[in-house]
Amino acid sequence: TDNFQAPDYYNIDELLTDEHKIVRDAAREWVKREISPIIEDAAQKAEFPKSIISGLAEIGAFGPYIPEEYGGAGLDQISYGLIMQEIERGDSGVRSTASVQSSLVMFPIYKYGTEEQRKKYLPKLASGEFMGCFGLTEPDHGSNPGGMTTNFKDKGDHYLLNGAKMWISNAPFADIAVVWAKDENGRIHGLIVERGMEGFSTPETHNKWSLRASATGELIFDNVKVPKENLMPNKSGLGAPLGCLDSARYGIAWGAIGAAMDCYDTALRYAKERVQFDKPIAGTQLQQKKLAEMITEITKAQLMAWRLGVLKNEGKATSAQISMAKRNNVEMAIKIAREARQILGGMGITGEYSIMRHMMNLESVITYEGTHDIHLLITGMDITGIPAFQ
Ligand code: TGC
Ligand code: FAD
Repeated sequence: TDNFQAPDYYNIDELLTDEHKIVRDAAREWVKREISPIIEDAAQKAEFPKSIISGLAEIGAFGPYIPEEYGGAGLDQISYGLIMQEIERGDSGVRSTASVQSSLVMFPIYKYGTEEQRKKYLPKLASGEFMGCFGLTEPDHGSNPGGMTTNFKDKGDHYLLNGAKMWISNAPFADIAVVWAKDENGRIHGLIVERGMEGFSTPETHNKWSLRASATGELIFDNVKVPKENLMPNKSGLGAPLGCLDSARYGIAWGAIGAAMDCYDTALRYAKERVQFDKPIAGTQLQQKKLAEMITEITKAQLMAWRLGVLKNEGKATSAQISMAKRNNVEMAIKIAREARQILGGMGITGEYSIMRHMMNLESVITYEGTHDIHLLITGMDITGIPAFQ
């Protein structure tokens, strides 16, 4: 991946501002320098490479669109997307860490938190001094988070939190967790739970074949006393966590393009060099069909992400539009990864190339932040007006 060139078949660069390009190129250089050389080893060992945290902060990956007064990078939504694209070119698990920190931890604190909470947490999250995680999914409530059973009771001077969350990115090392739980009336609220609070533990989930360079775990709350000032007061109900998901899903729509670009770029170069039957396999119609379809799909995904970014900058992107882009672009990437793997033949299954790692990672990406099916049902509901979830 050293000579990586980003495919830009439709001159999409012309749609970007100088700032977008500067931000993207800085992220790209950092990924080449700091992620590509170490990521295969981290994934093989199933370890999150903590040494990259300060670099992620430096390229603006923690809170790209959070205002600078709170430590964020103060960038627009397209810059945010481009940063996610470049990071995911390196690895979806690293992008996960950035997505969670930015859109699922900093975003709710910024949007739903008090001024004290913003000042206390956001600058440290932006610099990577604090790492955060987001607890919505439960063992019995994945696609249907509204059914959650994690709950808290008002005990006068504090809340008492009980329950469990599952599949939580960053949980094993997070300093704080944004946790969604029901009050005594069954209304969902967001609470900031800090590591070290008695009764709070974060066991790691092992044996994943996907997102191996990202740490995943549970959040267990056994009579955890949460100070009242840790409740985020400015929004409640399921729409509060779903609002965070809108922002993360948007970033994933861009991120998946990065993974696809890396697979395409690797496969194209391999196909031009690999000779069988006395000619490069790139000169065969079957492999050209694969490669031509890949660049077509990447180009469509780029245009979709860019347009969605413009809408998001204008505050006009709907949740359903975001679902469509997340679903389309992740499926596009996973299909490209599978095809690219075949172009490399046996070499495609080794860690010498990034493709199989991307392919396995994307199995998580197509499941988390709303499964492929759920996003289709969101589109279905949007166009018909009839929810088909139940
Ligand atoms: P429904 O009745 O449709 O909605 C409940 C309330 O929420 C509002 N709402 C939204 N608000 C903001 N943004 C959105 N995207 C919203 N979608 C809905 C809605 O207006 C309503 O508000 P109100 O005021 O009327 O109460 O809710 P439902 O229970 O029928 O569920 C709808 C459904 C299935 C679409 C939703 O539950 C869903 O999206 N499920 C998928 C769950 C999911 O995505 N989980 C992700 C967990 S986090 C994660 O995976 C992180 S991985 C991170 C990484 O490593 O990168
Ligand atoms: P289920 O909801 O049980 O779904 C199983 C299958 O049934 C899926 O194919 C689904 O599409 C289908 N299905 C469900 N409902 C319907 C329906 N109504 N109609 C038709 N089909 C349906 N969550 C967090 O809160 N925070 C995190 O940081 C986080 N990180 C994650 C990291 C990883 C690596 C993974 C794998 C998951 C992570 N998740 C996280 C959880 C993720 O969001 C859930 O896995 C996802 O929402 C799906 O829930 P589930 O796994 O319980 O599957």
